[in-house]
Amino acid sequence: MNWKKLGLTAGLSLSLALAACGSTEDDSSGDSGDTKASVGEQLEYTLTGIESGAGIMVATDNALKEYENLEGWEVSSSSSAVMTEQLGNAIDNEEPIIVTGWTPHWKFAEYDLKYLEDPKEVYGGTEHINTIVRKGFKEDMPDAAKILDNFKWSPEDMQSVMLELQEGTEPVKAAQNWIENNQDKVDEWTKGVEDGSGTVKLAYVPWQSEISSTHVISEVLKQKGFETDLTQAGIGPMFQAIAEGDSDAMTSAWLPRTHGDHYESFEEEFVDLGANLEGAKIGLVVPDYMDIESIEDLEPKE
Ligand code: PBE
Repeated sequence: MNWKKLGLTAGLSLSLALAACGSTEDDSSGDSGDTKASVGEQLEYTLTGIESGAGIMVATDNALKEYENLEGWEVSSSSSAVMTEQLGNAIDNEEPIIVTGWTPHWKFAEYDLKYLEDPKEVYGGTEHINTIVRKGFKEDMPDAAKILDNFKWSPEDMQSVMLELQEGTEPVKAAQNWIENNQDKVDEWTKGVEDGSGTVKLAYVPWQSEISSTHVISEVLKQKGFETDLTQAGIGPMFQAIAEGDSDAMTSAWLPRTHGDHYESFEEEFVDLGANLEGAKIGLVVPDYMDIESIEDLEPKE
């Protein structure tokens, strides 16, 4: 029941009566203020997710459990590509949308977006992305291991490669372009490394962030005379492939939260070379024009 509307249609006397008993809303909010559907209603209580195996989807399931105000909300699962398409469409129409989002990602270069505050820290804080290798890899291929160990870049670096991928450049070409523009960084990674031989088996999940890092490191290894063999896998199987020695290395362990469960289930069965990127993040992301700041601003489904 909309009391304000009723008040207006029923005439002044009723309005005054309502005002007298304190039921009318303050006039400053304007007429549309309290007739507008809530964000939850407009979104049909649905967060826009990505691939169901992703760490951010696991975190989002936890968020749905931990935030009482998300009672009745769901997360849709599709793919990262569909998520960014829906985000783009919503922004074109200035409509609300809440996506599972992460940094580095080109969407922050393309649109004005913000993370919703996460007072319960379900999505963790700042993350780093680590390089892990199979046991014995350092001994078998010390020079390749040294390059992988030295590999360190910034969120801006990764985002720039991701943006090129999004614009349609092939991964190998995008990696080569980045290397060409950042030869000083690459020289640091390969300093003191003799020209190598042999094949380095790299595993990666086909997320743009991992496509970027894996192709950059692959092209750098190739520049130094190594061959590379790239295999795509889901995040769980990828950890397993390293643990079992089927793959040599991966550059895409988002920690401590996003892939923490996988990391722990195979800990001791791989060698962690440490962070190749600091300042990553995951969370719920909305267009800047949305009038909410925190996950706690969302209302439960009636
Ligand atoms: N991501 C991108 C992945 C890791 C890389 C944040 C979508 C995930 O959630 O598992």
